[in-house]
Amino acid sequence: QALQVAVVGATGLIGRAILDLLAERQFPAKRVCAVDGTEHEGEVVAYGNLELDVQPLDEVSFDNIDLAFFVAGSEVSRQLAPQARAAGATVIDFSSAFRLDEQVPFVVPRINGAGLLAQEDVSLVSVPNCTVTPLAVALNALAANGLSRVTVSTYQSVSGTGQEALEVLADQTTALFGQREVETTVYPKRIAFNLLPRIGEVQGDGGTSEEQSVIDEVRRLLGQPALPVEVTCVRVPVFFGHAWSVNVALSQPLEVERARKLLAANGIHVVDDSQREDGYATPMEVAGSDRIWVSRVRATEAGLAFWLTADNVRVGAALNCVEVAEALLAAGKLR
Ligand code: 11C
Repeated sequence: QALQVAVVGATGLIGRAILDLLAERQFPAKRVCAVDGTEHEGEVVAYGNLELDVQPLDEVSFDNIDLAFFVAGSEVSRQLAPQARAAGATVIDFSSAFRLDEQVPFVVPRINGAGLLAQEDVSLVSVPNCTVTPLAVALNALAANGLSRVTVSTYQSVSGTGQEALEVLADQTTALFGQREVETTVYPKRIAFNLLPRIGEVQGDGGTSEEQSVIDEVRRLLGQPALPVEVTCVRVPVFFGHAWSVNVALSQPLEVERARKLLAANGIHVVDDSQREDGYATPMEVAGSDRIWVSRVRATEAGLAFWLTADNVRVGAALNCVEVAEALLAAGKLR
């Protein structure tokens, strides 16, 4: 089955990573259509050895598209995903538009892929925020021991904001070394050699939209709507790779060695050698890798603490989108 595929938001970091993964994993596409806003007209994006011309959003027709990845933000998804779906495309949406819509499957194949395939209508599938997917995979690995509370601090790289934030971090860093004046754009304060403890919009309770997204999406993915989840999200001056410091309270005790085995059995790469000074994983090493990495697993009074890191663009976002498509394809569910 050779499919016609569209990537909406193709010039962004996640769009480009989806195109890379489709080519690397030889997804059976007979045509791939790169779509983005009119401001990207005239640009090209790589798809394997090919260069694709970017087609403007306002001219795109989904009539011949079998599968559309939406990675252009929630506004574009709200506007165009229903149109794509009505035209017969299966939509995989990486935006906040449908993540809390109970009518729309919300999927990380490694956690609830079987549930997706049991659904009748899979024409629109929503996938989590990149701050959620690796965290939820790790929590799910431990869930049989009864998660009763999750407390997390995140260390989120600037690629989570997008291409322009990569440039801001690079420019500010070189300006500081060159003793030039530092411009603060994209973020309200300097990100180079700094930490910004607010990601997203602040809400009524003082938490941010990013923190709420972690709470809501972890609960939905794990099927624990009342799970206490406490989160502080922090932007750090790292280009690629998010990290999480995670504390879980468990209702049944779990030995550290057994926890490491459960994490590894769920596809997580455990690098945890306390005898070595460098026996842990860092964002720098996991950038470009398609795995989730865990280190520093240790027992606490209530359960376990561990360090988690993953490439936010690939594992956190693009790979999950492509794995949903592969699961639908393998089950004969792509229309
Ligand atoms: C970040 N996780 O690192 C965010 C970006 O709702 O998908 C993704 C926001 C989202 O800034």
